[in-house]
Amino acid sequence: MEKRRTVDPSVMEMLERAREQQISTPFDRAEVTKPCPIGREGACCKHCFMGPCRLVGKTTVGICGATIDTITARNLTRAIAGGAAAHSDHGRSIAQTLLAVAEGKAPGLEIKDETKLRRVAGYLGVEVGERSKEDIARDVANVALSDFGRQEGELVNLKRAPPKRQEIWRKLGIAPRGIDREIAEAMHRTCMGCDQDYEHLLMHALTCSLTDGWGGSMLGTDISDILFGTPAPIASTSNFGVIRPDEVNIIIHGHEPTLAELIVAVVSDPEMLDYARSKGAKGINIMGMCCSGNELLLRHGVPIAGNFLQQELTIATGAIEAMVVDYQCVMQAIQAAAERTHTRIITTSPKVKITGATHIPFEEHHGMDIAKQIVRMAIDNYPNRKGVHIPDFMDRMVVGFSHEYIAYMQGGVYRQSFRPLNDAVIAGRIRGAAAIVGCNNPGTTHDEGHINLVKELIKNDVLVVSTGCAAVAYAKHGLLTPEVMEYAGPGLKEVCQAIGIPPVLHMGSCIDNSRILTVLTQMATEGGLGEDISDLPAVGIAPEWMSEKALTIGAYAVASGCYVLFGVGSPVKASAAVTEFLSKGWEAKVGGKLEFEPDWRKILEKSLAHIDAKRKALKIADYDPARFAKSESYAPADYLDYKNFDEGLYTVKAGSK
Ligand code: NFS
Ligand code: SF4
Repeated sequence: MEKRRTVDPSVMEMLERAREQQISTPFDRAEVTKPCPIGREGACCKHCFMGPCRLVGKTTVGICGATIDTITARNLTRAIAGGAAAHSDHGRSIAQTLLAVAEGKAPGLEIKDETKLRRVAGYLGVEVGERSKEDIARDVANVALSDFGRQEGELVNLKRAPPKRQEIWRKLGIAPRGIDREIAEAMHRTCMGCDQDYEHLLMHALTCSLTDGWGGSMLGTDISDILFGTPAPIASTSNFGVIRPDEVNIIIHGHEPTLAELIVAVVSDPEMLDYARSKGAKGINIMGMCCSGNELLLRHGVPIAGNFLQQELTIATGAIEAMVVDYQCVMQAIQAAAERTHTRIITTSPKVKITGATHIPFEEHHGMDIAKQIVRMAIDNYPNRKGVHIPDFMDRMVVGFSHEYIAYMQGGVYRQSFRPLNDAVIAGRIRGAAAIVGCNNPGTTHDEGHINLVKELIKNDVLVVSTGCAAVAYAKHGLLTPEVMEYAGPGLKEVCQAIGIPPVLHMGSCIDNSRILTVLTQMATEGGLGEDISDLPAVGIAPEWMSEKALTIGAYAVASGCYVLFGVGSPVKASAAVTEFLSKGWEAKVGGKLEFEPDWRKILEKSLAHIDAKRKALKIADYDPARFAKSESYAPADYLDYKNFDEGLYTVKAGSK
């Protein structure tokens, strides 16, 4: 049977519409461009011009003599360096913005969360005292920036990990010195004729990944919270139904929140609204896509139009005046799609241009003017619409579960802790926790693995946290609502009701996986669940991954002690030794392991088995699904149609609420 393209009915509808308009989508392109089977499994090396060398059939070494183990390990290490570079450069840019704000050079931006500023100052060893927030912020920014160029020592945030974890890193010599240094070293080691021992390479891959999780991403998350506010629960909506037929629609796509925040501020300006009305529109509607979208969603409740595979389809609605993109996960094909409609693609990062698109590079000193220019350009484009088709699908959600908020929910301002959650795990009410994160990939049915895993895990009393495009998948399928508690196992349901959280928590963008590291650390150090992240009954899953950044996240989760499962397929399949090392080898050294498993059902089995094994090792109660079966039931709200909960198709129509 032919693989289904998606389980999202609104995406099915838009695929039809895109075909009529001859707009190409990744779903179509994936049918034409089949991935090269040699490269896909890691068996192709193009690190020098004697090659590329493809190690298939009788060819067992490259022209330089590199073995299949070296080549696959080298390819993976480079991918991890690529992802670490992307996330860390994002973190650097946010730190530079904080510096500009502290120095009064970024009009329109300010320090929104002073409490967080003071807390982060504490982590970074910056004196707080009676100093002004600008003075503290300047020092915080400078210490953060020094993490990038440091040559010796350690990243500042490593000391936030459980003490036992820090010891492991130091003993193995994988504690990163400076962010840029380790990424550059990964590029050097994988250059022709350098590091040619796969285990040695893969240990550096862990060092490099740690520069992301406990380095660039953690700094990026913390400083974004300082500048734009720490997320707390907020309601919003998702999917194509959030596009408004009679308003100027602007999609914010990419990863960096800075300019996006300014655009959100600009659109409520009465002058802008009048201008929009003068062009015949009823208002201005901002929506997000991918992780810039997640940042705006968590802090402002800005609706999210879709996840990674929906970018061209959004344009195909014919109702998007401007798609504003910064960097990462932006398909070049959005420009071709835009040329078939009236949509304008506007690139805003000085680092990123797309041929044919309008380039308006962001610059802090004139941020407000740039935001206004972009919004005006979108308004001017409103009268140019041709035909509009917006699928009538929209779901509701509650998002914004920062680690601060999760702690706060467990004891208020003065007594916050992770005690209630830890106790629930110890008693077996909650079986364990899963972080389901990452991308979409047309190589597997869009959203299918994501939503099936969530449904099965919560049924099995596993609490789920999520970020990135995975979280958007849950949003679109109605899984980020408190009503979903009805489908959680009885123990999990009881705990969620008591604490007041839903069983699936949207924690933010992909850099916000650093929030998950903080939660895991707090659970590991709270008491009763061992003393390290590797002791916890928890798993990390990326069922539909595609990006190098996902590999980096997976690797830093492993280095932090987690069992990580990736779907789709394995980029190191060509080497049995490397496959084994990522699993058993890494586990023996750091307590975490990485495995690739295309079938979501097997991912589920392995996750539950791992959680149960960790419970056993901790000598806490065996999980018994029947023990808490008497918790009171929770009636789902009538606007959500859960009839098809088991089929994975329960998106509701926008108008039917
Ligand atoms: Ni993450 Fe977020 Fe999405 Fe994947 Fe891309 S947007 S940074 S990499 S595709 S989850
Ligand atoms: Fe081939 Fe070795 Fe060059 Fe790679 S580095 S392309 S294996 S000769």
